[in-house]
Amino acid sequence: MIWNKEMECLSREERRALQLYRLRRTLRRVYETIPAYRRRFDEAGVTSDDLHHLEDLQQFPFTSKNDLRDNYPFGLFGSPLKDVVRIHSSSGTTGKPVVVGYTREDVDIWAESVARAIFCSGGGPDDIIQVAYGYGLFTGGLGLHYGGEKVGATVVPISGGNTKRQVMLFEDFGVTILACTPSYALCIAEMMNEMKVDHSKLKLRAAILGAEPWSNSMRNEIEERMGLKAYDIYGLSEIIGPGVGCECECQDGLHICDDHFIPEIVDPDTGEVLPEGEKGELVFTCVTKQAFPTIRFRTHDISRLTSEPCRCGRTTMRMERISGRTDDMLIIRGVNVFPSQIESVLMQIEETEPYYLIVVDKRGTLDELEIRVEVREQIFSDQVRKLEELQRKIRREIESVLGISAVIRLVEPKTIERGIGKATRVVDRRTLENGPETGGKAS
Ligand code: DLL
Repeated sequence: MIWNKEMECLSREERRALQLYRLRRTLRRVYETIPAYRRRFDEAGVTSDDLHHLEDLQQFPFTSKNDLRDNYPFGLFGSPLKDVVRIHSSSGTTGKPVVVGYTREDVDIWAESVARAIFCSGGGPDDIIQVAYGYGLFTGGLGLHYGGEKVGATVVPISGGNTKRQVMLFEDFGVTILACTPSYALCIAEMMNEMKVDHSKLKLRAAILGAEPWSNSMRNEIEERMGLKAYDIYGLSEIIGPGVGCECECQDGLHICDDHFIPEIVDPDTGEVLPEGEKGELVFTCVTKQAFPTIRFRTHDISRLTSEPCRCGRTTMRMERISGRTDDMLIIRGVNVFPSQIESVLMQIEETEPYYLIVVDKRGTLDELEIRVEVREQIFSDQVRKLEELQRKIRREIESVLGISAVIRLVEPKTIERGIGKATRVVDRRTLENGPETGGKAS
């Protein structure tokens, strides 16, 4: 089922015409109402009159997280505060938080985007959706909440935490869809196991998971442990929150609500727009929002785009699942290492649990990479020789994928901290004196 067939199945020509019309209108509006954008456009010597084709968007300047911080808190708002009905904020890792605003219409656009996502995952009015994303300034909780209500589902606004109660409500309410971060889904799965709750006795059949990077192997793990289908949902506060894109039943890329958010892929180093299909940094432009109409926002998220129509019938642009961030790349002894590469290796190893922490430190002048990973209960109580063998196996696999060696520390099950929101996977001790230690954000 498709929530908004008219918009999600437009022909390529119709879609481009609609995008162009909305884009031109937005560029004119931000120029007239937001001084910071006017200044930037003037500096670049562009106005909305220069936009004849969608591709002309490339002439317009980017917006970065720093621009948002420089204009903290309301400097990039396109509507007076009396028209703003909601504010959200994401804390980030350093400096001032990012603040975003929504008019009543913006909240509707957001609910519409999440409604599409819920339908994408096979959900609808008959579903009971347990929203275990954090409620509050983080966009996850309220984002899924409004989308759930929009499709007429029964929403259970439990928020993150109280994991025992999460499981109890699955049983008592007959919850059919879970919405939370992938790492928290694993944590709930672990609790189900502890409470001896058999997933085949539950009505849970789908999970809408996002807000943090996760791999396909992590998906398999969650699907198996919870007996459901796990769908990837993507979004960011600066654009709207969750619902910018979501997987459909084909699980073959995420459908972008591109009648609202126009995606581009750029070379992270040069900022040049890359041809369709190439991997690079995602950039989004909001073309319908009033209060926070971000233009060419650099997400730092790495993906690629395809406009090939999907088997599900939707014709929107699709993005490949996020494979990392341009700023989460670690440079260890001169070698580029993405945490997702490490996750993929660990998830292939049967004897480990899907909980790990990457610690980078300096030993003398040399960078040291340590990977702490939990080992399954049965294995941990096994002979030392077997553990050593396992350690060697992981070290070999990591070395063959990354091209550098790592210290592997096998730790007991349940010793790596579980979070209820976005997981912290990396501690880079080399940068500790310059700020917080992780890429994790509060949720
Ligand atoms: O995380 C919005 C959200 C809430 C998305 C619930 C999905 C579900 P922020 O806190 O602003 O907003 O963080 C945005 O999180 O730039 C990505 O780096 C990361 N992210 C979000 N969704 C995914 C995903 C919300 N599906 C930042 N896969 C983004 C990988 C994701 N990374």
